[in-house]
Amino acid sequence: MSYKKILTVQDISCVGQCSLTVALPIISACGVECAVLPSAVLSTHTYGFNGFTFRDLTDDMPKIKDHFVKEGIKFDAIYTGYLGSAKQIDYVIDFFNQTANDDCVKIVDPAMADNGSLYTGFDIDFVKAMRTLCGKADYVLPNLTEACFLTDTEYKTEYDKSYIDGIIEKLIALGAKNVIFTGVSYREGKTGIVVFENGEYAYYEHDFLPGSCHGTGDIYASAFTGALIRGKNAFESAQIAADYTMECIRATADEKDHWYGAKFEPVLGKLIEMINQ
Ligand code: PXL
Repeated sequence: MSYKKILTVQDISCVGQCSLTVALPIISACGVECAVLPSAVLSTHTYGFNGFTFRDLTDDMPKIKDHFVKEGIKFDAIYTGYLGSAKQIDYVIDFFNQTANDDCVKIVDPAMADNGSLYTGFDIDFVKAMRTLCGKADYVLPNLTEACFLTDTEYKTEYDKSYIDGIIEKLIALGAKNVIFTGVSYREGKTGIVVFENGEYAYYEHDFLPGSCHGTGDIYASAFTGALIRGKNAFESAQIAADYTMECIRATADEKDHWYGAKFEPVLGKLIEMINQ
């Protein structure tokens, strides 16, 4: 196996089981070297906590990039998650342009919204910048809310295949090469992932687990990235990430005090088994 190195760019939420505290252990467990570029440090994530601190690291990003360039450090994949501002998106594009190996895979999780609304702190200017970043990605991994914001589409909770296919077409028109569309549900009790790769659609349907947990988008995107960079194809990676995320939700369900994230740690072994199969 050739040894691959990923750069992931997202915040550190000190507490909350999301972003870097999820991406680093999951990608490492997949057997891939994971370099990190923290975009901000928050005391907690922003969903359900009040009064969190926010240390913006935007100004460090170009300096870190310049050092990487000087050292000749390049990556086989760059995976972005939660980013703090439109300015950070410009800097991420500089990393895409200057620190990518020739066949570097660019994976963008436009982590900015869920359940019909933007997360605290984001506005339409951020959404516009995220459209540009998605246009440079090999894989974008939006949920339905994010996909609607990115494509200026009305958010619906009930829809059919033509609604989803129309959104995918608009994401491709932004420039995204492939789309991994999470949380797409065509029947009650089920949900799934639409994988649109090289112009072909595939769908992985699985049970909808009630009792949703926060942070599962980051778990999903990190496991997808790890599997893809370990050589699984996009559909296999989407499937592994979905099965792993469900294991995490099952491990957390019924835990009223654990509302802020999913217990992904005890089931990392199952992810490793799936990756090695
Ligand atoms: O899980 C996405 C995420 C990442 N980072 C921060 C967040 C969120 C979602 O709320 O607030 C800081």
